[in-house]
Amino acid sequence: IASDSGASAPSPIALTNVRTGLGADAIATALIENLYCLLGKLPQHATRNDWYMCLAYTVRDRMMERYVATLASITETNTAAKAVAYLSAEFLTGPHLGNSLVNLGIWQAVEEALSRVGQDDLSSLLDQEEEPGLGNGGLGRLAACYMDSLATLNVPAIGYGIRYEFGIFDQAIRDGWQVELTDKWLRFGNPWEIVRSEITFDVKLGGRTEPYYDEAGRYRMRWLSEKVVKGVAYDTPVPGYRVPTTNLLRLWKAEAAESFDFEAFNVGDYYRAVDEKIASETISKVLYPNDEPEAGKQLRLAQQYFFVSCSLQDMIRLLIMRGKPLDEFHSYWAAQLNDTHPSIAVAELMRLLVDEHAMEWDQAWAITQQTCGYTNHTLLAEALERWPLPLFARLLPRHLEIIYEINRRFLNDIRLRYPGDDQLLQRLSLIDEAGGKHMRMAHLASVGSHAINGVAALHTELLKQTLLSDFHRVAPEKFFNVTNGVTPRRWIALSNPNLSALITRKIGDRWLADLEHELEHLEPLAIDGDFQKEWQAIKADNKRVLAGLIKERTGIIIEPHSLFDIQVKRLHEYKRQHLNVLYLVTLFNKLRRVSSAAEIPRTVIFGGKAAPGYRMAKLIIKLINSVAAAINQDPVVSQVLKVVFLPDFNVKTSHHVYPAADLSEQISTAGKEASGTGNMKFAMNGALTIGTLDGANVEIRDAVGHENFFLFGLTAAEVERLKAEAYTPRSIYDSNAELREAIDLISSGFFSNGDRGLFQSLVESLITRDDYMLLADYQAYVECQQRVSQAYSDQNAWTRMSILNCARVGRFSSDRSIREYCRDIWNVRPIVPDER
Ligand code: CR1
Repeated sequence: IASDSGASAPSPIALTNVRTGLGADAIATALIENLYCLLGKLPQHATRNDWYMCLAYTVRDRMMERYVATLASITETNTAAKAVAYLSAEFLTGPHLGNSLVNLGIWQAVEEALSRVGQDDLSSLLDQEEEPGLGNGGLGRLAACYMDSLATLNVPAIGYGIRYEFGIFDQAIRDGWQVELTDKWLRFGNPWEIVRSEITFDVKLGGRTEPYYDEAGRYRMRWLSEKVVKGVAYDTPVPGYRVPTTNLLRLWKAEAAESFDFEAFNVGDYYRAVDEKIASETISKVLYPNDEPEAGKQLRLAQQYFFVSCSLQDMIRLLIMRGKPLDEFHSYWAAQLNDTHPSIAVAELMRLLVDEHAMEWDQAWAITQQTCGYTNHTLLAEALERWPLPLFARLLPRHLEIIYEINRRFLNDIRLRYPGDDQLLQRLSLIDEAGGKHMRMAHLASVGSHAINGVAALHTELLKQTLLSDFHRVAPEKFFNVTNGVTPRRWIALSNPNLSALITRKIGDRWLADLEHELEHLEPLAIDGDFQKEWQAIKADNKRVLAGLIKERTGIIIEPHSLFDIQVKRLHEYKRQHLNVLYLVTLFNKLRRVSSAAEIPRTVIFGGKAAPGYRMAKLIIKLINSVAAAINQDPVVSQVLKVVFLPDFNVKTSHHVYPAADLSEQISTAGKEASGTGNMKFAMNGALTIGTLDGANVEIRDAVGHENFFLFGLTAAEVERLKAEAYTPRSIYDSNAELREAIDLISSGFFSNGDRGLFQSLVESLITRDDYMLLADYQAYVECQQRVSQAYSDQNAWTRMSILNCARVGRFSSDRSIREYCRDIWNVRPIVPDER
């Protein structure tokens, strides 16, 4: 077998076959064949995109036998493996090509094959791929990391979601403001997906319900819907890292049902019939661009129900294909609800079992609870999904009845266990009776699941103490913590190939499949002078690459030897990009006054999108750009300080960002960032963190050693205490001269061409409310940044810390997270290849 993958898959097709072989010969032949047969081109006429497309098809071909074999393990009668269904409204996969080359172990073979067909530049082909931006940020990217780990750990899994025609918007910056552009990622086709035109399900919407008696004389309910849309499956293979497993991502596209409005059609109202079709397709048209979603949008509920219904129907179909009875559903499927977005699954599974498959309620309920697990990703009150009852009733009348019945039984049980505690009943109820009535989706998910988990230790504790404290009281055994993780395949091997090669040279190549136990072997090298030099050289190279990209995208020229201080993540007040800005303005003031000779040169880089309707977040982007312009134009200050806003931060761009960082900014208000995952990607690539005790920062700091982490700020408990004591930011403003000077400079119009009004709402909110406690943490942050500069002036000491950060974050591999989910929540085991 011409392969350096070390993996073998049983196959009826010889691996040397042109369609599947992993060696350079087979790949080169396949490139030319695919170029001709699939794209209708000869090499001399092929564009860069043609080469990208035929390479993508060629690589996809090479996954097919593993994919088919893995799928068989979920569909064949004689196999008994339980599989995971990861239900998520978002999968932010990032580009597929590079990752596939890494996971299949064919990077070199492909480079060689390309050069044989006269294409020497793999990187330009990688660049050609338009990334599927089917997610907002943390939650969607986490889902993609988990899919990579599931496959790598040989756990059969399907990621179920929505094939949005338009993903997260592309961000442009005009005059310092964010401008949103449509993400037309499917414009040139998508070579990674396989459309399964025969795997379709009808999804009902609207209408009413009606009781009836079935043949057995049983009283039942049926749903007479107002309309039906059809979900069509689009599959994308997800190859594990050098293992026989290739799982799949199955995304649903909405289409008009076959039988749509024939009446209108027949009476000649052709346009009305077509309107219907357009309305149906709207469901999978566009991703909601809110990181922490706000409820109330009918289309969003329709999207959620649409993909959940298709997915559950598909899971039932697959179970039946395996010849298993429906009452064993939970023995063959573990369904994970990625936040509350898919939580309607609880009611839909009940509906399918009880209404469609005539199962008794109690049995259906036991199956539903044993199947579902719920992951909470945020404590922010404004992010909790609540649906106005009238909207819910209009769209999902049958589900409303089912949820009432779930609630009735649940509250009855609570009433018996906690007699007389009406307050408790009200707080636990699935329906919020206060004001206009609302459906509480986090409650539905909690009641319908056997396991509830937070995404970092602190977050899980806070979840138990605050948001879900009543659920914790009545069912403590349901609660688990699974700290997030990220895949080292994409976030080290693919994004930082030189570092990856260095690590492999020193500790062998097992680390990429077992980060948790292998990466620590780097530790002794932290004080090895030669190793430090190699480490520094790689970081310097990565910084030059990022500097090139920044110059190309923004025109700003930055100094690669300066300290690269980076904050990339969604724009949100709780993430406090504007705390960073306050520090920059403070530094600017200082550098204008005193000689900058002793200052450690820094380049501060921001990136991230703001939800289009989130005015304050967009104003913060404008502020960053305005402050950047002033600093970068100042002849003195710009000698030692540059500020960059890198537009359109996405997975593809981020590959160049994490490896180039010296300092990672993780400065959210303690208690607000559930976990963070960028913090892990930075540390894995040798950045030191400046951060608060928030989310996974806490665990990262414990892992890398407190002396290798720049900690500042209030703790979550202190934040709460201060809030309770009537926090007055204005007194901090009044008493801190440097802070006042910075804020006043922003108010003065200095950064806004004399316009004193532009940033007024931002300044006002800080001085009067400061919900996210920037002023309370300001002084500690500024002082901590001084400690960072001091530390950076000793390059050897810094490098030692950088190496230790990398060496000690092995437990933040998503492989560890997935092992924990398998053990604590899903009760699934890997399938060993021979079982297939
Ligand atoms: C959280 O804000 C976390 C990711 C993944 C985000 C972030 O701290 O790392 O989830 N939450 O768990 C989110 O997107 C809808 O909520």
